[in-house]
Amino acid sequence: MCGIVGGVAERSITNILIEGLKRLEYRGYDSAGVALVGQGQILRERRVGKVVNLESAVTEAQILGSLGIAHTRWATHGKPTENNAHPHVSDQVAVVHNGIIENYQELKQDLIALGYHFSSETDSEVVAHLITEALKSGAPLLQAVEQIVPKLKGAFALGIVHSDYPDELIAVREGSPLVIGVGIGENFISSDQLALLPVTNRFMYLEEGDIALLTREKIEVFVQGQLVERPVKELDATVTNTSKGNYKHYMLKEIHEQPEAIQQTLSQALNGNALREDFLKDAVIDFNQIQQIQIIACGTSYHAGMIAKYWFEQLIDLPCQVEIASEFRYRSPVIVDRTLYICISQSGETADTLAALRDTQKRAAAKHLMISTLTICNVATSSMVRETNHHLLTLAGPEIGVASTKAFTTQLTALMLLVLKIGQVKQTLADSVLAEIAADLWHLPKVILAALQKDASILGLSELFVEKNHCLFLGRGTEFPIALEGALKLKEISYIHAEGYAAGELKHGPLALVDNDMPVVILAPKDDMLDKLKSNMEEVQARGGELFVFADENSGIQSQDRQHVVKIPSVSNWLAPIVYSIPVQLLSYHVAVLRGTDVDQPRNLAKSVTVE
Ligand code: HGA
Repeated sequence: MCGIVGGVAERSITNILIEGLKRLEYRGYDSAGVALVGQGQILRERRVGKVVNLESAVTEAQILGSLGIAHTRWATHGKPTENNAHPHVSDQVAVVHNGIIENYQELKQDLIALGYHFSSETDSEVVAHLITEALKSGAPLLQAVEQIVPKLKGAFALGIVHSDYPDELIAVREGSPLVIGVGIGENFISSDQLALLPVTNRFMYLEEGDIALLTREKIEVFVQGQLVERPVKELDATVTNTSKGNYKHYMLKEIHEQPEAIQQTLSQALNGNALREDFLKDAVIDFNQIQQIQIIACGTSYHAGMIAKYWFEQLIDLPCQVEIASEFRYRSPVIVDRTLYICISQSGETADTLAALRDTQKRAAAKHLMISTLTICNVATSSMVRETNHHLLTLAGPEIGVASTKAFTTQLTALMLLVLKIGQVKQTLADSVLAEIAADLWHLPKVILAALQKDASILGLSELFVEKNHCLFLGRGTEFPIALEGALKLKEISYIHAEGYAAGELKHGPLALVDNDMPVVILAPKDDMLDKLKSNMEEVQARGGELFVFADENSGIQSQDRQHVVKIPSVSNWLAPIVYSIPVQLLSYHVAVLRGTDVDQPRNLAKSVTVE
């Protein structure tokens, strides 16, 4: 989604802003722009397409300045054109915006009536004109911003500069992420701390409703005009490693990082085959009280939640519902007393999940209901971590590829650890079962390494997909969400239309699609459902479908005409979905590479979905 970078310094920050935008590229965008304050005026360049286009334009125009804002735009209102690219300028004011101003039409009409001319189709441009209008009363810049912010409805993060204020950068956070990078004699803003790592590792996390004034020497944060304190946190090296190493794509690097990422996630919770005493210690009272689980998530995280539902219900007898956040937040679901609400999100900033969480908390408080909230997420400093009662981190390290891989498998690992913890607290899980699953979890990185070694065979299969237009993924039980996840991965990065189905649903509709040209991917661990799954495979073959089977090495399923089998190392039933994620990730990756798509930044998609 849109990325903001800004800074105020003594040196020229042009290169810092451009480098910051490059580091935000992974989030997905369609155009980019920069505005610097220099020689008493706003110097602006904007370009459609990649940041390198903007970089060339900036180099050619030789624009330099020690105060400025920059932006990568992922269009929500108005096409990806140069005129719609940010920053938007009104007289001496320049603004970058992440989010949506929902009441922009009304505001625009009022501004047009006052004589303002609009040069873009965006919702964002109203902000620049509103500030110009507010300044007419003689108010200083900060006060003008404070006056106009209450007029804006929706979610937004803003970076604002004015050519008469060469040492002031203003930042506003209301529903979209924004952090301050604290330097020495210079300060910065960004929608993602990763953008600022070349200049600082000290960050101040703004909260909703904060308006910050940054100069070279100081940072002041205000809430409704009152000065407030926001602590400065230092990031450690594990959070700041964002290099691609020797890998061709971030996605491939992240696929191969899974054994280590899972090991890290386990280490915070397990001591030998027992749970560590300090693991989620503060949550014990809440866990004792809860009678059901409600998981809220989007996309891949939603699939992780779907798998956890099987685990919560079958392993520890705890009812569990899972829902897509964009539906949950708008359908006024009944908030049930003694429920643990679990938000799953790689970034911890996913707009729909965050909004669903906030709405749930508000409605529970209004009815005096006893609920508890917990985030499973990969970013310790995220909004969701700050706003839930408890959190469980996936220690996967930064995930840059838009298609989630290591974040997904560490989410599953974290969810299983949570199941064990709640089962232990509520005494619904036998110690022996806990110890057995803990042992299997420790063994998991090795099994994943073995699954990764199937890469060459999977590459061979992927060559058969290159010309295909459609694909089905089938699985049963906890492999059903992996079928959904496999289809999602293939769609996201190879642009092949794919659908995931519970194999039992085949004859209720999708079987009609099966013909000679339809590849069907089957996920076949050796579990109680294997025989039923084999029948589903027969049904596909009888209609001429071509099978691509990821099967347990002891499943007895062999390659034959129009049936290609890759043997997957045996794993305990509970953990099979984590291991079967690997072949579907590799398959999508190789198909995408062969089709020549932009694997790490697929078209139209964004990494951290911070607008709804
Ligand atoms: N609504 C603005 C900004 C979009 C955005 O934040 N995307 O992530 C626009 O369309 O320009």
